Amino acid sequence: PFLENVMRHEDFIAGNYDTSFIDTTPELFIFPKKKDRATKMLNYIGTVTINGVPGVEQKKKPVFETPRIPKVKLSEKPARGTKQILDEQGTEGLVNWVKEKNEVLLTDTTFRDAHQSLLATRVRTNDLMNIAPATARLLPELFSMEMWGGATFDVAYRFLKEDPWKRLETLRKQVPNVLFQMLLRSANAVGYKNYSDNVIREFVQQSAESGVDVFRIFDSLNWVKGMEVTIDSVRQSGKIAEAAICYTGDIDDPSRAKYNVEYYKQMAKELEAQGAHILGIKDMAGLLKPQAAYRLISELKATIDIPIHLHTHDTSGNGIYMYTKAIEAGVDIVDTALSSMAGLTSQPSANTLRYALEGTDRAPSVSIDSLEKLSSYWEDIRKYYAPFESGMLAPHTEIYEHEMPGGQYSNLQQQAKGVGLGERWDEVKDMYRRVNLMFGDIVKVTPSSKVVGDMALFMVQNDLTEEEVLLRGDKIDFPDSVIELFEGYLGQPVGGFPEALQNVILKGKAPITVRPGELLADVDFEALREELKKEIDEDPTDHDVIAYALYPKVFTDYTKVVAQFGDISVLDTPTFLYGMRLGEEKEIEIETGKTLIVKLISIGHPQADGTRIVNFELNGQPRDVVIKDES
Ligand code: 3PY
Ligand code: ZN
Repeated sequence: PFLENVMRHEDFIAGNYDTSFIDTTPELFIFPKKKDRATKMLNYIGTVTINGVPGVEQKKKPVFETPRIPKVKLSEKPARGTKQILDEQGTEGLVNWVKEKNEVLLTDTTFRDAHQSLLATRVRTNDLMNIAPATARLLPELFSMEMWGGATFDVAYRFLKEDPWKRLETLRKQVPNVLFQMLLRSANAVGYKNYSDNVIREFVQQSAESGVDVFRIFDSLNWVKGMEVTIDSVRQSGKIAEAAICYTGDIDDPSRAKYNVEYYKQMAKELEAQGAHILGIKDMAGLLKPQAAYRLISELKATIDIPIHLHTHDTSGNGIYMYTKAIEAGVDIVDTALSSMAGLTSQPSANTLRYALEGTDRAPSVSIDSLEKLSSYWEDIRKYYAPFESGMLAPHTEIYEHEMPGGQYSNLQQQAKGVGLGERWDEVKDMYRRVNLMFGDIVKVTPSSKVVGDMALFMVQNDLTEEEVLLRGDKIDFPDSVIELFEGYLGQPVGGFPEALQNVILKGKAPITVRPGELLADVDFEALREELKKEIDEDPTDHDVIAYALYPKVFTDYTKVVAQFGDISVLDTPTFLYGMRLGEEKEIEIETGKTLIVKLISIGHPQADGTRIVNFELNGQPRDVVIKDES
């Protein structure tokens, strides 16, 4: 570009220039950023082939079968679904449609919670994109597809090095007929702390514009006050506010009277009064037992008018039995995952539930043949992500004791290993239970569950008991997350904080009791845009700015990786996670119609400076890249 600019200038060609040429025609010396996407891509493949990616220590790339993508007629539009009902009849129309349905409706969680709970949220857009057109055509009867929110936002930037907004917009184009649903941690958005009210409003607005139709909103302490702004933002956006109650304890256990049926009925009434279109029941750890589900749903149906949507995790193995009882009691919608991505810490299997309800008047109308075909695809895809499996092989009924959310189990296990407590995992789980009681029996779900986990690790690591914490607390440096919880920065728990423990943890500091959002100043998005522009040296999009507001460092780290390697989201997952085998050849479509043909020829021995020369063939031409060996 430099040569093209300068050397084509007529004065330059004619020799009519002197040293002022650069000053009088500076524009000729500004050349576009070097944008050799092929070299960047080879650098990525070389790097991952030699060094792996975090969490994938094995170096040898496994051989995978080609995933079984069900054959559908792509030339035919997918059948009309719930998305058309919402778009044409609005939120009220959709809610009425749900109420009039006799069959139980299904939300498919395969694109979000299932892989968040089984595979540490690592499923990439590429694998979702490849099955989205078939899903739209095979499951048009779904109530919704949960495909965004929760941990998917953070993990996309942090580990997958891809833009979660692009995922949402790409899938939206491919699935025009089924409602898209996201999990929103209310004032914590898709993060782990309370954000300013205007950040929440902006995030909801942009999510709605990019394709989210149903927002499942929960507060990690079941604090309704912490949900008001979020519910209102969603209503303003014209989308569906599914306000959720987090289910904890056991309504049939008199020793857990804090969370009895009356408590849940009261909260349901408050959420309905706040403007919820649907009531969500978020059984994030899978604690709701079958008989309790029957009772809870029956009582809630008699208490509120809006539809009820039930979510659970199948960790105990009781998920299907629990759902059938809830369905008998009249629950409107339940969350399931495709069979090969269901069970254990994930949702109960849609395929299994479909069979369980055969012959009943509430059997869902989804086709079993479709469920099986799509499940085959996921069976193949899941193998790519084997390094992220938790190792749980069978139902864990001990969940009823420790009450750890499905999405937290494998995470906390990794955290425990990270601090050298891998061998003491059983103790950590038991400490998690004890910390919950010490904290006053709180709701445990992101981010409050993370605080309980942090404290459990801290106590096991330091061999602390509850008594010692109270007695010697003034000399203990508690984890930051624990201090913030007790300061009131995640909101207020049911029944308040245990006072003696709060005093010990805060060491004289006064806690807040108002909504944290009332104390947080609005974010100045224009100033933030300028700051980010300086940081990344290009004009940020609105999505970039909101992502930066939520996760400043994660976002700028992501932009650095993109600057170094380009858009690596276009790679197939085996290559993204494991690199290439010697002699392997890949076609990589870096944009529509532009394909690189890459073959890995050889990997050199480490040189004195620790680098290796990796030799590729790129579109038939030899090409070397130099990679630092980190081993
Ligand atoms: C999340 O907040 O990501 C959850 O899935 C909580 O259950
Ligand atoms: Zn969940």
